[in-house]
Amino acid sequence: MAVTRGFLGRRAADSSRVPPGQYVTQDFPVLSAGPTPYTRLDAWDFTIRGAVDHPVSWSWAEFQALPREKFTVDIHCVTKWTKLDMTWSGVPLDTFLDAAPTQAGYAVAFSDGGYTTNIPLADLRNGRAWVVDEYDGRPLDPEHGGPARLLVPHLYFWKSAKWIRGLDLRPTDQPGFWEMFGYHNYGDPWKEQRYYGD
Ligand SMILES: Nc1nc2c(c(=O)[nH]1)N[C@H]1C(S)=C(S)[C@@H](COP(=O)(O)O)O[C@H]1N2
Ligand SMILES: [Mo]
Repeated sequence: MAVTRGFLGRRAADSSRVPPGQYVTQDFPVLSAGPTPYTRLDAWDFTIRGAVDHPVSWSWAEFQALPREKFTVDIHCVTKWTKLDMTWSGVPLDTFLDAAPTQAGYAVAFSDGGYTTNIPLADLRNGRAWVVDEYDGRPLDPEHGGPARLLVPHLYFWKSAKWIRGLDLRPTDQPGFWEMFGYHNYGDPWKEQRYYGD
């Protein structure tokens, strides 16, 4: 059964949508470096801090009230799976960043549980990144980062921090969790930037 699904997935895939070295899967694997944290929604907020005049925070209720987008994208994981046409709902990062003027060029996303990942601020702007709380029409599973995760589909999936709580803006780049352990600093799947030195 798994073989059949994999075969159909590969056959059905438009190869121009599959970056080098990747295979298409129908599954949605769970990849976490530690246990799944469970944060109560009344204790949750999303904060932009660091190189800003004043930190800005949104409670869960305030986050829910923001204008949102439903969108469908392909996701590429550095462990070589690609999953096509994944439908999410969330708030574009532009909405948060517009409320936190900065001269900084870099962000470190931080999460409940201590995970971090670094991303140039430009990659979080212009409708290319979101804080999502729904996948496939349902609230995001805790294992997949619920209540809310970052989603940056144009970079390898480790940049899409699960259980996100905010962004630390910085004038200089600083590696996050996997970047310190040898993953590529930027992670463009189309350039196969998997590991340090790629
Ligand atoms: N907070 C947190 N975010 C994380 C991770 C993690 O361990 N902790 N793993 C990353 C990695 S390596 C990948 S491939 C994806 C996996 O997301 P998934 O479990 O929903 O497939 O989440 C990324 N975001
Ligand atoms: Mo990963």
